[in-house]
Amino acid sequence: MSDKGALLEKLKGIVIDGIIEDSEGATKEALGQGVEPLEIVEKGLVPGIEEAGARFSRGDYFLPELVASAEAMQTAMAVLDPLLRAKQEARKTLGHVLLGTVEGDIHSIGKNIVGALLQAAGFVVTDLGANVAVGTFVAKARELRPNIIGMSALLTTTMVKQQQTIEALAKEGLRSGLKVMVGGAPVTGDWAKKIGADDFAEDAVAAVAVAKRLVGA
Ligand code: B1M
Repeated sequence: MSDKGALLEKLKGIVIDGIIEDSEGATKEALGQGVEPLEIVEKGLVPGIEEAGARFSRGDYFLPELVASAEAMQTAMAVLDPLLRAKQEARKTLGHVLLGTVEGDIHSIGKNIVGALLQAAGFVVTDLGANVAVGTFVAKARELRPNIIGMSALLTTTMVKQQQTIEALAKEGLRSGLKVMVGGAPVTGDWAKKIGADDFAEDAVAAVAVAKRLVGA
């Protein structure tokens, strides 16, 4: 295996095993060896957290182990996030995205990656965080008048909050001229269509392409 491959495998293992104390050092080591930040995310950290999730589904991992894996991933992301954001591709602002994970859902890792890449692509991103109430999305949409609202949902039980937010935006007369993009592991194109979202993206790279299309950039 190449040095790069070995470093990515090491990072994957650190996330799977939840070795929080090794995560920052291994991430910096990979960067020092010239591995691109997005490659570290996509080929090291994401496969690691997906394997931890699969073990959790099978009952091989309990919640504390999943939490340790998530923390190892977040420790690495704290190093990578500014680098992902710093890669400004566009000189002028492409638009304003209001982003958040829906109510009842505390998953934030994927949403944060989406936000970082949108910012790098030239969008101004207001990140409302996780567990964002329907009313908060609506109030912030009224206050900030973004071009796009982006909602992430990782739980099958919280996907419905995307629908409720879209309905609430329409009820408050805020839907016209505002694009809605949805995403998160259980979210599909069919779901997006069903709830009246303008589009959906499968991953963070696709989210940038979708957001650009939505604002006609
Ligand atoms: Co949770 N969790 N979790 N979890 N967790 C899942 C989602 C689960 C599938 C695990 C499993 O059972 N295999 C399962 C959901 C099952 C279901 O709904 N059917 C689950 C569960 C059950 C739970 C709890 C209920 C566990 C419990 O308490 N018993 C609990 C929920 C608490 C709550 O939210 N109320 C819980 C808690 C946690 C942790 C806190 C331990 C941690 C989250 C830490 C954090 O985010 N701050 C966690 C994690 C890490 C996961 C898994 C393992 C990984 C999620 C992740 O970060 N993936 C996950 C299993 C899995 O997905 N394989 C799981 C990496 C990330 C880069 O990918 O988030 O998919 P993802 O984002 C991608 C795309 O989806 C897309 O782009 C991103 C980047 O490419 N995308 C968008 C995301 N948002 C987008 C928005 C867009 C466009 C694209 O436009 C706006």
